[in-house]
Amino acid sequence: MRLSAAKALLAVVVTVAGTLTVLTPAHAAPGDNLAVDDVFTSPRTSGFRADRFGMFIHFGLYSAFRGEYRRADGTVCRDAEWIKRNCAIPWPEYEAKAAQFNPTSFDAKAVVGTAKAAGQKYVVITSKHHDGFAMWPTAVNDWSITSRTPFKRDILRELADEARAQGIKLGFYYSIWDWHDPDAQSAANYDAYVGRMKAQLRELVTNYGDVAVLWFDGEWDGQWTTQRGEDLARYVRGLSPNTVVNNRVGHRRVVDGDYGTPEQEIPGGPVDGQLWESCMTINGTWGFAQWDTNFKSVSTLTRNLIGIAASGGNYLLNVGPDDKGAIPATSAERLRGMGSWLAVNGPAVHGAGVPGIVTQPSWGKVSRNANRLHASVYSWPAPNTPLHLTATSWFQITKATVLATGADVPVQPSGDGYDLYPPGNAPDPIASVIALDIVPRTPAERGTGTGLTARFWPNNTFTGTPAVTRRDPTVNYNWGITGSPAPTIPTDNFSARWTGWLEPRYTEPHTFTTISDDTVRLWIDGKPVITNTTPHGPTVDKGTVTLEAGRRYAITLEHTENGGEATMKLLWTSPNTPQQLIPTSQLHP
Ligand code: H79
Repeated sequence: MRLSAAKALLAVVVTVAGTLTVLTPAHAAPGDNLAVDDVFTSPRTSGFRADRFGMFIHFGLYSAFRGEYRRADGTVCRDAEWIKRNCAIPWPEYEAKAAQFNPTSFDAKAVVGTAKAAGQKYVVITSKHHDGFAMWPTAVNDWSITSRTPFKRDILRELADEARAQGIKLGFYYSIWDWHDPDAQSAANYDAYVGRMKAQLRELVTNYGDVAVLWFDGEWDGQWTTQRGEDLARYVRGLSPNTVVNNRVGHRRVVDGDYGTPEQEIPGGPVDGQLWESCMTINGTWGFAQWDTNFKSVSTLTRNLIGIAASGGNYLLNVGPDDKGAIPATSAERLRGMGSWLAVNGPAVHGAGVPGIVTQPSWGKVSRNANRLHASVYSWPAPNTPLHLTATSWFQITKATVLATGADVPVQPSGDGYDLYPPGNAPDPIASVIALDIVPRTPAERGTGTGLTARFWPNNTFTGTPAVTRRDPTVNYNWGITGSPAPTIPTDNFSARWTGWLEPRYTEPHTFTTISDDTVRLWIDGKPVITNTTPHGPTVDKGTVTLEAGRRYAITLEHTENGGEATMKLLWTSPNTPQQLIPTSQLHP
């Protein structure tokens, strides 16, 4: 959607000393696709999907203020990582603070050790927050920890080395919004700033070993156009193909980046069409604030994590090291508490996801990892009072034990599912986990499909002979503004139709999900399942059909693109099928 003059910028070239230099090597052309894989199943994201729990670290020059700024008139203004802006600290004063920033207690070994003991599998640290201050010796400018402070050490190097040594993944937060770079304040000069941003990102992804995650923020800057977001996404993908990138590289839409970023909130259930990670503070602030003692309890934090994992998300839990670089003692204590719970009950979280075959009960949360369910019980019942599990698909339970004690849990079929009779008292007041070995429905053999027949027209009305006819193994396209289905298809005003046969592996309801821009129609077995023909920006649509394993169903998917961005993806899920692109094996031309 949205026609954009930005297409005219497709080839941005400048003359440097008489030679033509392409400013942004990642610029797309007709035929280019931003969607390189299926984030729900690809090896690139498999670590991210299994990890479930990471440590966010907000540490920067703002930490030196300890959350307070004393004005000339003696009044005090409180804030945290936004203190420069929210307390209107003049730049000379904010910059002068750097001369006193000497966080000698920063101990990467201890930080990574704390994360590991907490059961966290990755750390994401602020390399540069909105104040623009780089926590590494960037060559791009002198607004950095090594140029301006007596401390001089490269925080990112220390953390990267230690993370590698202790076997934990590393990610960098990077703010697009920048209050300090003069060109970032100006529409006319913004591209010069983007050039420096790209140079800094190149440093980050090339100088510190593998970067598992790039966590963009501050994309609400008015200069951050859709075209710039697409461009940056292609740029970092080109430099670091295996890095998982959050959706704030664009505009936090379902088509932006690799995953969604709910902030200070937890979605009520599985999220359609994207991976996701809830980021949250452990108290009330991201950066260190000495006055913020509003710490969440270990129970709240742990149940947050359990619920997030059971909804298929990740939990990125923040700590804010103090002005000396130390993680506040209460934060460390809360993390140790979570780690103690995970040391016993980790399988309910790590590698686990949406249960699918049961609905979430009122007494806790259930997650699934292959043929194991983990029921995290918040309200342990009185003796001989059952916990009921409602099944959405047939399965048997062959064994049920309490993880903490090894005690057997009697199970009886009951109504629409099973009753569990946990013995004795709750072994853990936070959550007691019952591990259930299950035998689910046997799927039909994996199909031998090769994909669908795809036809593309250079008009948005399916008129005339298709310009391109080919086999598409999956329907997984994000052409953005500057890409299109094929070099011979224009980036605007085209239409596409995929036809063939769909071969489900389970007899159960299947929910089809499309992500489309501008219009979409899906038929299964000749019946309309999804119809959204009002031209729209990136949109998720769903429709559910009960299918029989092993049968082949006619499938037709139609898509039109009028202008601006273009996207078309086709996913499915069922009680026994985690959300994913419809795989090639189950599609026949
Ligand atoms: O880094 C942490 C926060 O500093 C940052 N994101 C987390 C991870 C963050 N803080 N606030 N926000 C994100 C949301 C900010 C929204 C607003 Fe605005 C910015 C409200 C007012 C200024 C955007 C720009 C809406 C109006 C102007």
